[in-house]
Amino acid sequence: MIVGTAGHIDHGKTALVRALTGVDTDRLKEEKARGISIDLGFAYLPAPDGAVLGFVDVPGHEKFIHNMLAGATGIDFVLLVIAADDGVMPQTREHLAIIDLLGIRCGVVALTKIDLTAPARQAEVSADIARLLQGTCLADAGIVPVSTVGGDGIADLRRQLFAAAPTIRARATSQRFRLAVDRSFTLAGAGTVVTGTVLSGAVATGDRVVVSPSGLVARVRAIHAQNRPAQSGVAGQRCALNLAGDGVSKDAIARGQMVLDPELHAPTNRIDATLALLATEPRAVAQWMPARLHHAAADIGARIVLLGDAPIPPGGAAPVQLVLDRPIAAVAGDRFVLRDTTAQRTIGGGIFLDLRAPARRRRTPERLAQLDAHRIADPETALAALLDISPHVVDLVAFARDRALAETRIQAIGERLGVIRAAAAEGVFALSSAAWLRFTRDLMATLQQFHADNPDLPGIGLERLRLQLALRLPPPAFRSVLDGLARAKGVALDGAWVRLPSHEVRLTQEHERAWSEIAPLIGGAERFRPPRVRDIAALRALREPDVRRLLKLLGRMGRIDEVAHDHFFLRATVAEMVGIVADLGAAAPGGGFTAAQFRDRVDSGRKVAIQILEFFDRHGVTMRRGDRRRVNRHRLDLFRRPTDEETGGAKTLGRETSGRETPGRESSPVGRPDFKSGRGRESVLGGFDSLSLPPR
Ligand SMILES: Nc1nc2c(ncn2[C@@H]2O[C@H](COP(=O)(O)OP(=O)(O)OP(=O)(O)O)[C@@H](O)[C@H]2O)c(=O)[nH]1
Ligand SMILES: [Mg+2]
Repeated sequence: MIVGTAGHIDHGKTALVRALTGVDTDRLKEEKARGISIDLGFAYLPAPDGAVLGFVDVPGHEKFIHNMLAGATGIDFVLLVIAADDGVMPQTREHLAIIDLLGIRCGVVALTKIDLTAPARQAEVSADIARLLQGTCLADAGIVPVSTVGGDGIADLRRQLFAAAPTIRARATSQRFRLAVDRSFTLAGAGTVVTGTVLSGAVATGDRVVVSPSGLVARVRAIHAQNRPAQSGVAGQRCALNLAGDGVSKDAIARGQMVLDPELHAPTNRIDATLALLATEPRAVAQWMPARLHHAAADIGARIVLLGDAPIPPGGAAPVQLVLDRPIAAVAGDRFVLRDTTAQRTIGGGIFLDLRAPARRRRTPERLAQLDAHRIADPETALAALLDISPHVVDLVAFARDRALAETRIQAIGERLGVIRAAAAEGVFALSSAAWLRFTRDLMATLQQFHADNPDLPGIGLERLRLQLALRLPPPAFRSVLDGLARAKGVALDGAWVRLPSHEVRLTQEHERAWSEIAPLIGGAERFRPPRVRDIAALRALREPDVRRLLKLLGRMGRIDEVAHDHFFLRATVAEMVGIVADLGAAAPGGGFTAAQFRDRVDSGRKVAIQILEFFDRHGVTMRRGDRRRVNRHRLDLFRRPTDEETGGAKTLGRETSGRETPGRESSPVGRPDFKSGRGRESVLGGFDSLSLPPR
């Protein structure tokens, strides 16, 4: 358990921690000289049951509220210190408001300096305190009168702390590791050491971690947990980590940064959140109001974007978007506090909902419904809610990361919800099985309709199809789903074209007639130097755009190839020329062949011969070095006539070209959770490959 003090300046917080633990946490020269706390102080107290209680002592001075905030994150139990002589003072109220905003529910009030006051005064202050706590998260907290001079009440208070420690709900060790850094220093003989509270998960010696948002990679060389040497540290403990690695130094890491499981490193500067405004605020929060955002041990300038219709009145709460001056490492569900830009007062605070907030269309009904789903703390319920609403698709990698969920946890959730997953380089996209059924039905119906309307087109463009469907998947998810469907033979993909496997392109009668007139022109004796589109149009008295459209169509069907702009060759001629190139290559195994040699064989002009060779270069059939070319044997069958030439075939140029336009689409990205890369693309896709497609 981590105990944190809170309360007005000089009310006896540090004296109380010393009375309880024997440790004077005011160590700075300036603290000694001025008799006040400035920065955070730390102390530890072994409990009779073997546990160790950690103490974070905070300064009460109004100028050092930012330090108080850095210390208050990660405490389980608050020791609200109120001096019996002074009574409730401004920072008593402000610290209490902060504790309330941070959602710290456990605590006790220490009524200090009772040696200086009469019982009547203590009763009076106790009554004030009871009123103060009403409606706050400390409403049920008891009041313990103490004196650090006489020692009254100290043993009782200590006993209460020991009793509370086992009742503190263990923080999620099933989550991934996060530590909020509050100190960074160099230790002689050890090197760089950072300290902080472990917010979630666990860390062990030898672990690789990332300092976020900077991205610095480090290895954990040694650990102190609750002030003792340890092999590991877990959520709810204060830890000191001895870090090693390139660029790791005390100056490279500072208070406000996080040490993370590398999978969690994804800083963000635009966060949708709920904001509750303190009732003591003089004015409503207006659009684009600047503020200081305090999150864990970090503080950053921020702007508030209202997502509701009206300004947020004092005492009110509403969803907002926080636009930060620089990115931070956070997790959805984290608490934050806002203070005014001059750092004089606390404005309010709330909970982060969505770390990947959109800059546009951020207050549509659809978006606000998503925020309602993000508001649900339980990840399984939240995921189910998100899948249930538009756009019905959730990136599981981002979802798990932004909630710091361990791999096994998100796996189990996905399985329990029966989600359909599609893996892409950009993420693992999940749909509910109901949405999947609707999606595939819509997809099949759309393809059928498209083919009926456009019998002469090989298929519908990928992007056009995506935009036409009611359930609009993000492009990478859509591509991944189609790949899976193609493997299951539900659809066929020809490069950027999608079609039903049964669809065959048919030329209209008009096209057939035109083609029967054109074909002899580009075949036959002149096949190595066929006329271009304009010449064909002139020779056959056709409109140039009509000829071009027809030839492009035949190109997509794999019957001809556009070797250069408006210059089409029969696929058979291209295959013949590949044969010639292969011959030339075989005859000159060492140095390759020249364009002139090729021109002599095909008997075309020099310019055309070079265009043909450049076409082969583009498709990898030949490789050019200087004025010579060599042949790539693996590419020689690229232009073989499809066995069924009317179908457009699988080996069209389109497919090859498109394959190269999207390099790395299948490559496994770095930094992905293992549930994708580890289990492999196939097994993830297996989820929907095995589903039957809806009846047509
Ligand atoms: N008589 C008496 N004096 C006390 C008691 N507790 C603290 N003091 C004195 O009050 C003064 C302030 O105590 P601190 O513990 O430094 O107060 P603090 O709340 O830590 O102050 P900041 O950290 O600066 O906010 C010191 O001179 C203490 O000796 C007490 O129970 N009785
Ligand atoms: Mg102090």
